[in-house]
Amino acid sequence: MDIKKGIIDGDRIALAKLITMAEDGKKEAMDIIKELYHRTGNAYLIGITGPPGVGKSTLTAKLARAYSGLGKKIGIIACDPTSPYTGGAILGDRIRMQELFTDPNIFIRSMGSRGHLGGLSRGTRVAVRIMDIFGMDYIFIETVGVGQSEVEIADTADTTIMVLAPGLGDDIQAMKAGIMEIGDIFVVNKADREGAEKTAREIDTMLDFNEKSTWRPKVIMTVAQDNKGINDVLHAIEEHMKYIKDSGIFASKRKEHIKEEILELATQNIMSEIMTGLSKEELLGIVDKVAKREIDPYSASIDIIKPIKGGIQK
Ligand SMILES: Nc1nc2c(ncn2[C@@H]2O[C@H](COP(=O)(O)OP(=O)(O)OP(=O)(O)O)[C@@H](O)[C@H]2O)c(=O)[nH]1
Ligand SMILES: [Mg+2]
Repeated sequence: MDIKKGIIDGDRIALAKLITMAEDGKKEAMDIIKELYHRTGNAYLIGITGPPGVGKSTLTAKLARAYSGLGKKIGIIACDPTSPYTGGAILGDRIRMQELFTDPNIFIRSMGSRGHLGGLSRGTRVAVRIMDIFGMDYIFIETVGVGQSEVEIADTADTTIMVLAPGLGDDIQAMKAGIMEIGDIFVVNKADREGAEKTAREIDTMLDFNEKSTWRPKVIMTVAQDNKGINDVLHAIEEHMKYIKDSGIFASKRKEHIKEEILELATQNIMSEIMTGLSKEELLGIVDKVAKREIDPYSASIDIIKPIKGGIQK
């Protein structure tokens, strides 16, 4: 199968294959991404985060359907091993997600958190890029907000939606400092339950104290499972997109990411150059010398990069 042609032609099987190949670090996948890199930059990234079980997947599903109804192409990346997309959840959830699998505008990918503690895996980033190449208008990234992942999602996404539910009062207090910085939009889902308005008010009050940005996050109540409030969230996304684009934040953030990526890749290249120019025995020899205090680690580190100092050939 010609994967590159498949991607250009909009073949979803090619899309799935390329993501898998890239996740496995296949050179062929990287070559295709390089060749098609010029097609990236159009997808808008929406991070969906929040505590376990608040309805992130349900909300994502409804938002995706709403955008699909507008003729948009949607990618969903669930960085969540127990996600209903993967069948990890109870049967009812799986049935509920079925409508997504049959929608030709929506493509879903579940990522395990393979070898990655919190945060976004490398696989997630590459999946975003490939979906962007494929021509997705919006890419949703769902992560369970525990610790580092929500910070990373906020850094990666263009718009971050923090989903909460009533009855999390104490949690909200505890997370306060952290979450208030993270959400561009706050959703209080499960508004069919008691206490939703109180939760929404509490969040709203907290937001009054955050004067760091000229963007005042919206607080929206939804009943995702009944499709209630979904359009309000969609409008808030569009409004935030307009805000970051008009203010120049969008462009500068994208450039910052490019800079970080180049430096990260350069670091990887240097490391792999060092490791190819250095046998295991040589490295162990240097380690021994340092262990015996014959040389210091600072000098040793200079010694091992000497062979590549003349420049990396690539
Ligand atoms: N009462 C009520 N239940 C809801 C609502 N939205 C989702 N749920 C239910 O809440 C449960 C969790 O929903 P998910 O969408 O899987 O929540 P999640 O935040 O993605 O969960 P994790 O990914 O496991 O953290 C499911 O049983 C949903 O049916 C809602 O608006 N009201
Ligand atoms: Mg989920």
